[in-house]
Amino acid sequence: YKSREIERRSLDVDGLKRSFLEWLVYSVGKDARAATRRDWFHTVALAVRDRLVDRWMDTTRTYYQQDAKRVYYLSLEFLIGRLLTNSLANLGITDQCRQALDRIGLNLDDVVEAEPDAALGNGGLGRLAACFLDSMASEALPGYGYGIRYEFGLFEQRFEHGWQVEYPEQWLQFGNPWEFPRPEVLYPVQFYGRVEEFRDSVGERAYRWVDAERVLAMAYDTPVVGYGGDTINTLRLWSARATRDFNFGHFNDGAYMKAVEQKVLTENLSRVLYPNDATEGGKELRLKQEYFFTSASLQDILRRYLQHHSNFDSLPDKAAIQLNDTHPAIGIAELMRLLVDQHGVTWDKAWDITRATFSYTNHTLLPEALEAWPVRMMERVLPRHMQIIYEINAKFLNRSKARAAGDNARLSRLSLIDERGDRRVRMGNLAFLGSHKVNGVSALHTELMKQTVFADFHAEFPERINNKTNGITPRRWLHQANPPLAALITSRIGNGWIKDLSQIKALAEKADDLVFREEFRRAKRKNKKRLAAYIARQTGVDVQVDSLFDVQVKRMHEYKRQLLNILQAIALYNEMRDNPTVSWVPVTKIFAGKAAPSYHMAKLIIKLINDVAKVVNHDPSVHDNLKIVLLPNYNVTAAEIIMPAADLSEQISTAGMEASGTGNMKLALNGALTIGTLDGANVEIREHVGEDNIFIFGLTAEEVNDLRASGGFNPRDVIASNPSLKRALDMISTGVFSPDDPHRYHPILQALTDGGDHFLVTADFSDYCQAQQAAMDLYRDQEEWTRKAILNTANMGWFSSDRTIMEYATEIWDVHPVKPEHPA
Ligand code: 26M
Repeated sequence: YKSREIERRSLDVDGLKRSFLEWLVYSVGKDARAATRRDWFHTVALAVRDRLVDRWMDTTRTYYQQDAKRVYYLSLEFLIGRLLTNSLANLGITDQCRQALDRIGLNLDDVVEAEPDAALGNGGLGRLAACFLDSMASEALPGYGYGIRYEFGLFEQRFEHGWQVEYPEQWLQFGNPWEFPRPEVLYPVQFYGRVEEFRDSVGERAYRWVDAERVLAMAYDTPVVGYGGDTINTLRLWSARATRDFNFGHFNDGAYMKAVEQKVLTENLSRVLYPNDATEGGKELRLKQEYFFTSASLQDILRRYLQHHSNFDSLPDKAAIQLNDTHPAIGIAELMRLLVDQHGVTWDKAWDITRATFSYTNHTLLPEALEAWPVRMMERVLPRHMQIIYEINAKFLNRSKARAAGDNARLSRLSLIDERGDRRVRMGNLAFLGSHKVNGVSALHTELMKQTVFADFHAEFPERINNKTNGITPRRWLHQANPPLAALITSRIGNGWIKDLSQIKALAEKADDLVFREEFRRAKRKNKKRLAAYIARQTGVDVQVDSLFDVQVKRMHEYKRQLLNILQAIALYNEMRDNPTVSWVPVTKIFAGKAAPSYHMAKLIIKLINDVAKVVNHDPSVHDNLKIVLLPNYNVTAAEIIMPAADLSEQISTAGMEASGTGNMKLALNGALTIGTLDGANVEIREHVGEDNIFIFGLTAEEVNDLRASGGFNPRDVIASNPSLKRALDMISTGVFSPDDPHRYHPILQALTDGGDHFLVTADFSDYCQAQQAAMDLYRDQEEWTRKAILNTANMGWFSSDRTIMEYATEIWDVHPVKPEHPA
């Protein structure tokens, strides 16, 4: 027994090896000869998990004993990816684990490949939440993530005849070794029913929610290992369970099958992640998901608080709740309900507590993405919350009326209810009103928030809006994803950068060092070879490792303008064919990204890229100087291969539309040069890397705004005056890329012409092509290109999510690092 205990903690090679063999036999239940790669993954993960548990409990106990102020990050999405490499690296036992596996005749890299990619998110918003978890743990902040344990993550994308087809993503199929089910941590969550008014003990009007349906939320905990392994925080994800009493009623009626059916329906609540990125669906199940996880999280937060306190006065001193977009914004009404209805706090006091506890991050200005739930639906699903929202609104509008002085248009814009058409609850307005701080995710985005969606609220509460420019974790996005470059950096400046990315600045002086440049190029080339092999495996296309790797990886969306990129590719293809004797810079255009299943235009753009790729890649007249690939099923694991291998980073959204971007940061940190518009965090990337080391083109956000306002833009004129654009569009419209269906791309051509080209693809085309030409010209001078690439890496330190999270901690949450205490 004693030796078993030591075995579960040992961090040396022998101890790890013994642990692996023991886990394989006694927990996975396999013989070493019969074990599959997946068995070994589970074995290693379980043995590594053992090494977390003591420190995890130490961390949790220390927070409890010190009654530390905690921050709760409520997010409908956590795009985590794989955890094995991450856990090993943060624990600092990667080498020991590799050697232990060597001795069993196994390769760590193969074992790592058997882990499914946890894709509990759509894109930027979900990945940001995952980077924040890593940073909170690494900065020793008492931070908890709360979300949903979806049984199916974001769909798996395949291409069939060039079209996107979606398949269910079954990440839990073979079990999840990282999670700890907590069947005893169970909270009831209610839906439907009605509200009854009654008189409380002192004769005041009070309300209770009755005849509601009940669902249980069951917790699953995943440890979040900080860098160095000292702090281990918790990600708590909720899973829906049917209540038992509910089923027994039916059982006694003999309606057994009905009861089981009901149970399945109830548990559908946490079945699947909605695959929308920036379009509001208005679906009832989505609203129920939002309330389900928010209510369970708040009940859990209050339970924890009440372990040390007997009233709610100091809740804001002990808990900060961050709303990741408006998805958990119903939490404002829910906390009011819990305080007023369940705990007898007066309305005004409850409101002060609520506002002091919540803060809200906005991630998009796109009007179609701003959540607005139909009042009729909200009244049915959450009747008491609807009342509370009306009450909050009435009190607020009453107060504002005095200042609005008869400006009814202004009052109706401030209202929590959109009264135009079917009445809707504006979740952004609720989140703003119920929070003490509201932040944007880049400097430009935050300014635009003040000028557009929240202009009226900003006038009313000028101190509330603040900026927190996004960041990325250097652990996953440089240390783990890019071993050759990480090793090179460490060889010159030590490994302090992993924990404090600002130290990477010291590389800047190496940009003029010929030997360092040579080594930097060698690291990049290694990564490009790895990506080339991945491309060949995934698509069958062979690409030249020494070509310019031009990368656009992100969700497929018209505002992100993959269309602009593919049009430039067609123009380049034409130039190459027209001038076969010119010595062209070989270019490989790499795309990856998923389209929302119902977003037809985005899916058509995917088909276009695949169609163009097929023609270009098989045309001998371009002599392999241009290859185009669209990699299927972009996810965190694919990103870890792609980011380190890029030469050029495409960040070409219509200015004013990309809130921040975070792929832009991953690529620049890994030594790619950016070609981009002055949008989102690109503006700040330019400030940090220097304008000589980035290719900026296109209209600014202000120019876009003016152009749209004046209505003075005719895409047909622009097309007519640009022969290479006209030719590219003509090729698409005459079926050069779709001989089987020449009219296939009519909707795209329509949008670019009669449709008014809302995303200004034609308007920016010529400037974009010039910037592309500048990039290709520079790439001929490998020394100069490498110098700029090094300066990008060296100047990206500020974009660490550690910096971002410490700004949240000090300026919004008022939470402080707490060092875990380890008992002797
Ligand atoms: C809405 C309705 C139904 C289902 C899903 C949604 C939905 C899901 C995700 C709506 C929006 C979603 O995310 C928006 C988002 O990802 N925004 C991105 O946030 C990043 C992190 O701040 C920024 O870097 C990106 O610029 C921004 O687009």
